Amino acid sequence: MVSHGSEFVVVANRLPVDRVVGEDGTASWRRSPGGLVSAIAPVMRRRHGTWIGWAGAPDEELEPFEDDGMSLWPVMQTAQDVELYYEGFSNATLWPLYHDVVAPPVYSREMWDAYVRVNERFADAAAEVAAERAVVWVQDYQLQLVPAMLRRRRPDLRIGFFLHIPFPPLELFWQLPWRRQILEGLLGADLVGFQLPGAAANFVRLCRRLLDARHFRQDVLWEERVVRARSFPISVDVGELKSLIAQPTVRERAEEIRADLGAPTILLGVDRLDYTKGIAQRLQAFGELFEDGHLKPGQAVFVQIATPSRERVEQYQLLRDQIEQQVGRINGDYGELGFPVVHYLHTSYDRAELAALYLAADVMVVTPLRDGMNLVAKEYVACRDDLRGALVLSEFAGAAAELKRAFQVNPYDIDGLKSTMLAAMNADPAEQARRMRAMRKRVLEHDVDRWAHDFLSALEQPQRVG
Ligand code: GDG
Repeated sequence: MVSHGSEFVVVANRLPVDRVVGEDGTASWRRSPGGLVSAIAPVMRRRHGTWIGWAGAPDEELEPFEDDGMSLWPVMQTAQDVELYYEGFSNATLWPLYHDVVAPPVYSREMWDAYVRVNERFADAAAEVAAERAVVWVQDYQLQLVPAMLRRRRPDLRIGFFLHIPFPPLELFWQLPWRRQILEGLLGADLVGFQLPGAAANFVRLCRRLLDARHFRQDVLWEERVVRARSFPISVDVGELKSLIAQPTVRERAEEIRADLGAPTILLGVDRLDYTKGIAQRLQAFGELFEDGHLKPGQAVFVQIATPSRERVEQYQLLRDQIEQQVGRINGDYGELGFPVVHYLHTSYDRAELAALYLAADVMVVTPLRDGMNLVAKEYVACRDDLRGALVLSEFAGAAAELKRAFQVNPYDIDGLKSTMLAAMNADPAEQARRMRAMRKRVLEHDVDRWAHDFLSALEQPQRVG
């Protein structure tokens, strides 16, 4: 039975489990893949915590339940909430606004109202579940109003918030008709965590300019409390990846992939199919390398895994058409019978297959136009214990701040992208090893457990008015 007195509560849009239906038609829950879940699961068990979130199907009322040693507290969402709060305000307004407006944000009052309504529902659930003076950790851009809503209901709680995506500069955030409400929502927390120091600085500057809040460095004084803004770069589950690449089946699969592709050089992209990821730019650059004669068919192939994402949001439908047309054109121009130059896969794979792909790839191409962190880049580095392979990494990914020895690139600069991809393809083994060693040191020492630990220790540190 799930208790109403949890000492530790995580609030996230989604629960950390997915429903799977077996061949006999019976439904069960499976833990969702991903670093966040594996980082938080041990803390949850140790502290008898509860995870509050949506189970993934609209209009479904579920009772709280236990799974895999975790207490789960489902929050209902109607089909209309999913459309207006999730696909709407979260993914058609906040997502593009926070990613440099790379697509035009939709500003709809109806969507905003749904965002407020659903945030209230999450705050109600957290207020009900949390024990006296419990620690509550709210996750991500879908729930930015929850910290203040929860504090009004439960001033005794210690509340942390972490934003997984970038936090925009004042000049962009200012567009948002509900800018003040969002800032005040976040200021309900004791600690507001960001991926990068620059994002924390953007937040503090906005508090000063928009709300006239006083601050000392990155401590904002708000309603006679101190709200700390800090950066905690998220990372990957190094233990999980290590055990995957230690499996002989994964090693064999990597060999098989190389043999099947049949080209000396394999480039790889792994992304949710999202317009922030710069997939079109990298394909454009790759195609032009054939057009210019730098590459000949048969010398190199590009494998692009594009995991289906947010398929009901219009911008994502447009993007899919655009990418698929582009892949068709490149293969039509440069592929040969039985040998496409781009292998495009619009599907999702299990973690073992992803690990095998990382091991098979000579060049990992990560070119987002803006990205909070980008875990794919860190996963590739964590998997390459052979010190081989090269990482091409956008300067606009949060990961670029740590992975300084990647082949860094501005993805808007197609010529720069071409020359960087060539340089990565041509790096000799000694250079690959030098770069990979430095990057691995960083990732192995700063994995996702450390991230969760650093955030929670900062949250639980006694407050001092600066
Ligand atoms: C947001 C922020 C931030 C991908 N395809 C498959 C699959 N994946 C996994 C990857 C990786 C994760 O999904 C993607 O994480 P990213 O960080 O690359 O990107 P977002 O989804 O945009 O994540 C981002 C992150 O939150 C964490 O704070 O880094 O900036 O945008 O782990 O491996 N996993 C499986 N099958 C696939 O086909 N199993």
